[in-house]
Amino acid sequence: MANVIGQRVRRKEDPRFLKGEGRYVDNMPFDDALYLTYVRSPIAHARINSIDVSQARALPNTQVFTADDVELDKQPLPPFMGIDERMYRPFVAKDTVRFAGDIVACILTETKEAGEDAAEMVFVDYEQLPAVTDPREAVKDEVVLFPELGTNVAAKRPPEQSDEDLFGGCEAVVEGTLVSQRMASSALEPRAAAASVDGNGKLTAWLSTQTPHQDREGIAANLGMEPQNVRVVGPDVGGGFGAKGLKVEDILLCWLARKTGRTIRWVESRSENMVALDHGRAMVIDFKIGGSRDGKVEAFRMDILSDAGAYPGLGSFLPNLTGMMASGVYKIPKIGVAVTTVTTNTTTIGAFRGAGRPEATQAVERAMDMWADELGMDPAEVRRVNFIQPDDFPFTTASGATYDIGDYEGALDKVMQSAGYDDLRAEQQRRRDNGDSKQLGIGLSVYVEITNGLGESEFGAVRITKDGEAVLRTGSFSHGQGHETTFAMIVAERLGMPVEKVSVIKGDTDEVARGTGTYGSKSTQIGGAAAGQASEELLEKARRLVADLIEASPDDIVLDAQQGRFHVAGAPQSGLSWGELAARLDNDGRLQELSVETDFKADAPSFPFGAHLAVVEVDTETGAVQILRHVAVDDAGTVINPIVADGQVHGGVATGIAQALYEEVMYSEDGNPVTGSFVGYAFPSAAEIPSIERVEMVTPTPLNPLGAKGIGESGTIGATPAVHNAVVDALKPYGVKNIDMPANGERVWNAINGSGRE
Ligand code: MCN
Repeated sequence: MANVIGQRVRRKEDPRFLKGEGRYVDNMPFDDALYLTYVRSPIAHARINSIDVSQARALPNTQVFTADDVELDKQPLPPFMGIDERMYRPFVAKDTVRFAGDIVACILTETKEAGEDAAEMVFVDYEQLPAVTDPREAVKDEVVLFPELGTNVAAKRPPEQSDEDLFGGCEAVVEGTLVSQRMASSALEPRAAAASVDGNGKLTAWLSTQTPHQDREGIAANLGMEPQNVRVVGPDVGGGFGAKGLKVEDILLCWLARKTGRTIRWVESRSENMVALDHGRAMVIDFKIGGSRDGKVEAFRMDILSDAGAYPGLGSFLPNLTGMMASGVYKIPKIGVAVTTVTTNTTTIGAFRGAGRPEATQAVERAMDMWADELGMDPAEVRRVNFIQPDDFPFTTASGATYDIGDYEGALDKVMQSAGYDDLRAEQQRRRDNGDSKQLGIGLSVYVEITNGLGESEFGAVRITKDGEAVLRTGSFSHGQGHETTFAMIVAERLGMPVEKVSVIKGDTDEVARGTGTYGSKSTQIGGAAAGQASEELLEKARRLVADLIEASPDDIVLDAQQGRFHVAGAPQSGLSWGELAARLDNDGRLQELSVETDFKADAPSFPFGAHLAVVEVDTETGAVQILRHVAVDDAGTVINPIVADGQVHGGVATGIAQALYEEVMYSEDGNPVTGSFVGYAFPSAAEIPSIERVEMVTPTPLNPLGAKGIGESGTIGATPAVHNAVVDALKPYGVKNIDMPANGERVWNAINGSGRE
């Protein structure tokens, strides 16, 4: 079929999900599997004096493994993170636990319930140690998690320029702090894993993951196996939001499957997920912005203090992305970034939707509003004075990113026009003048983010079946994003087939030769591009084969993309459809000739951008904040499927709003999780999220033939600062200059009442 790209094609996978026919790890039928239960420390920081598992072991059909029994050492990290290996996480804690959730024992039982009962019979003699949960405390090194290192600092990047170098000539300078609070990824499906070993010693692991091929490598490396002896299958996955991927729980499970020769399965409860799966964000950013009084910003500085949690992992790398994106959408001549990453007695920090980039946007967009306030300018005007202009691209910022293409002022214009900015400001003024108890806040954010940040390549293979249908194998992985539809659309358009005739295989390392999986909103621009490239190469092959079969010159063969039929140009009567071509080749035992494998490599990352405008109403008597409108321009270049893109933005904006107003993972002073379930964690429901107004903007990237950039995280990145700025804006008459996120009712009420006016 021609012109499929850009059509609002309904998601092919949805009927399966809606009818409860999704196949998740937890509903896979494994006969005779043992259930794995992890016994976790309830204490944030303690020495383990002893573990008594004798009563648990005495239970029928119960096996118990402690650190002494598990023949795995520590999980090494990629060397680029530069973490001292003494900080690596042990699979099972032996002498010390460093967060409430650290694994102290693994239990195998015939039923899940028996595992939970046995866990109660594991007696650990903990000698409690002082805990530190706030990175601002941890950096003082008064309570140290790894005494042999003498410091909690896991990574440090000192400032490159002095304050004098940066702000020396500035007429005005404003300082502030942005706390990007700790968030839980909260996918609908918590983690789940199963593994078994066949008669030849080959291990198969079924994982609720985002990265099956990378997981295969990780399992093989940790278990000392050859990757070809490991198969990872990622079945349907109910969301990951950046946090899912190979973790200690999965590796332990695989080790236990090999050790016992039995199929082992594990599924996390929500409360286990809340304490055991990596959290995201957790940065404190002190910023300074300076320039001339006409609004022009000349220098910007960010001192990032990032919380790595108990065992530094990917979270220690993410501040580098934050630093790289410090310039935002602005042409700032001088930028300074310093990073300090510290360990705390909390759950490890990893990726969460946006992973390092939202924090940069949150800081620079808050800084821009404070800068506008200092100069008495409108927040939109001050942004206009500083935008990188459309003819500046490709543009390299002072913080070291090279943006491919953009029109930031265009995005701001669109969002302001669509929202009716002037009318909103007039209404705001009216309420202020009247001393209305419900004040209006208008918040802007203009953002740029980075997708396919590591500039990776991706695998794609297309083959034609004997019925003339197409099968795409992709190294990308879809854990909710809808690749079964969008990738099929890319293939269908090129091959002139209906979308229903293209099926997509992903996530099984025995079925798909290689792959990198999905994170950093990179799938469409590399995995989708690989699918397109493979389809085009296949089309060329098909044209030559048709030419051969109907005795014509390959140069004369054209594809009628509406009909899915090849014929000689100008002579449609003689030709072959995909079905006829496939049947002819199949008859001759040559069907495999209708297949192509390829890899697509982008030259560089792409930089989606956009502008968001939030309108909030703050009840000044109660502090309650309600979002009245959220208008979003998110430019992802060429959009493959607008329904899917809308869904991505809606979900993304909801996550962004959640950070601005509701969610925060919290610990008591001694490190007890106080938001260990959805009872305490303020995960918003649909009732709190407004109807999101999307405004179209399309600036294709030159970096791939599709012209597509990522959209999976854009909504999150754009939304948070718009909503955050809106709440502060509403409180301007009360002299409030800042309010930390989540700007919930309690914080707003305190801010209003602390200002001395009611
Ligand atoms: N798309 C499109 N046109 C574009 C770009 C994307 O139609 N120009 C479509 C894609 O084909 C795909 C979806 O939008 O179906 C998202 O594509 P893309 O931006 O390429 O991102 P990825 O597929 O790589 O998804 C990853 C991204 C990330 S990093 C997180 S976190 C995230 C997200 O997507 N987690 C999600 N969206 C999620 N959506 C769901 N339902 N669940 C998650 O866990």
